[in-house]
Amino acid sequence: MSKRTVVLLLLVVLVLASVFVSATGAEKKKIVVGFAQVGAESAWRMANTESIISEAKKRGVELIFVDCQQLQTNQIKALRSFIERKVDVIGFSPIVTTGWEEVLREAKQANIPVILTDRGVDCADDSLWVTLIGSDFVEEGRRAARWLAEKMNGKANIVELQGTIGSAPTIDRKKGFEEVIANYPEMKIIMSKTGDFTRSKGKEVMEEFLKAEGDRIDVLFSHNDDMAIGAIQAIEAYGLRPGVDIIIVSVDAIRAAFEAMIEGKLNCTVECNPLLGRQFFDAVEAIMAGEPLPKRIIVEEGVFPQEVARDVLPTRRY
Ligand code: GZL
Repeated sequence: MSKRTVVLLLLVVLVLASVFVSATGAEKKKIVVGFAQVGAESAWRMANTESIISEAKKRGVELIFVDCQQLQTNQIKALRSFIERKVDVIGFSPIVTTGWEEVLREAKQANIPVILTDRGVDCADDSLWVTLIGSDFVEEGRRAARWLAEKMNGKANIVELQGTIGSAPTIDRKKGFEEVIANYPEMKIIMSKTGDFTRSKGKEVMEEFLKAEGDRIDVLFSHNDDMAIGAIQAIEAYGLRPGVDIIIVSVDAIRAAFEAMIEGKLNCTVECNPLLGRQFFDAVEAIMAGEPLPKRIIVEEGVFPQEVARDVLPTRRY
């Protein structure tokens, strides 16, 4: 068969294929999703980002991903750019709980559904978003306090490293923790300050706590592992033994927390699952198929004390 005939045959096949695809509609329109991420402040956040990006790739979804550097103004700007681009669905993890009504109303007016992941918003009108996929932060705070009350026999002077002020995990972890220690008159929070979920700020604030109350501190409750790891450095520099002289309980259950527990420097971490990609894109596909979704999708999580760290570490995915 001459080359000319082969080329002609190929052209015919290509034309027929494209006619078939367009006639049958087999060429599915790519879903386009805009996602405004809090930032890259912690190992938890990096794992959350990886989970979103890798799942989009796996499902062939066009993802417009914006790292908002922990600034609400950047997140609002990103949401407006998604509306401008007429994406199919908007997803974001609101850095703080307030200040979203206006931009969420704009998304609703543009008929673009919004999925909240990880953190919630404090909005009277809950028709402004389809669903919130994430952890029960209040329960995470309760779990940390329940473990601590048992460990300390109901007696401890506690310093608290709070996460980002105004964020759902900070508000709710504090709420759940205080709800449980209220049952123990001899468990008291003697100092509390934000470390903004970062290792560097956690170290800095722990240095302040030690300077002010060093010898009175029995326990550190940290709203995330990154700040706890920063605090461990400060406690060692101060001349005390983290995990022994000062008991440490934190939240997230990142790999580094298991490593610190194996070294005896951290005593317990409460899991906060960042691997939300699968559930997020299941929700996107449900919306695109016109299927109803519950207002709240809670992710299942556990509690990991030091004793189990060595066995569990190899199974950790983030
Ligand atoms: C919790 C998440 C928090 C993590 C921190 O779901 O929003 O933000 O606990 C992260 O590590 O910075």
